Amino acid sequence: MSDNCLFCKIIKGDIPADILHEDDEILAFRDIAPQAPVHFLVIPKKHISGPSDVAAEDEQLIGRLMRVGSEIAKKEGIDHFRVVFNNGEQAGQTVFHIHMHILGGRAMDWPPG
Ligand code: DGP
Repeated sequence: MSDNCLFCKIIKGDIPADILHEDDEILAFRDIAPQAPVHFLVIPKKHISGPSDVAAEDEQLIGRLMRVGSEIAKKEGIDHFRVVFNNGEQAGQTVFHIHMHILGGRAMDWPPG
């Protein structure tokens, strides 16, 4: 846990969120500023700042994000969805606790902006 991290505060329950899934390792909740009809974030409870900071010991955990996120997407009724990890400010990362965006429920353009 990191004291100044917004998502660590959500994990601790200090900041409310619309939680879709919680287990020992992972939390998923709806994005506060949805960019699609379905837009949620899947995060590890372990504080990892971003994709560049994933260590070898985290490989299984990061793989689980994908499995859990896909299961939630199915429950949310989206079988076509986009998965996004932003890494660094210029890539659009604003919260420095690694998070997987899952967006769906509308057609997506490519390339992304
Ligand atoms: P990124 O730009 O990739 O770092 O995405 C951060 C996302 O986090 C952004 O889509 C908005 C979302 N977000 C920021 N603050 C909060 C919050 O307090 N609650 C929730 N649920 N989402 C938040």
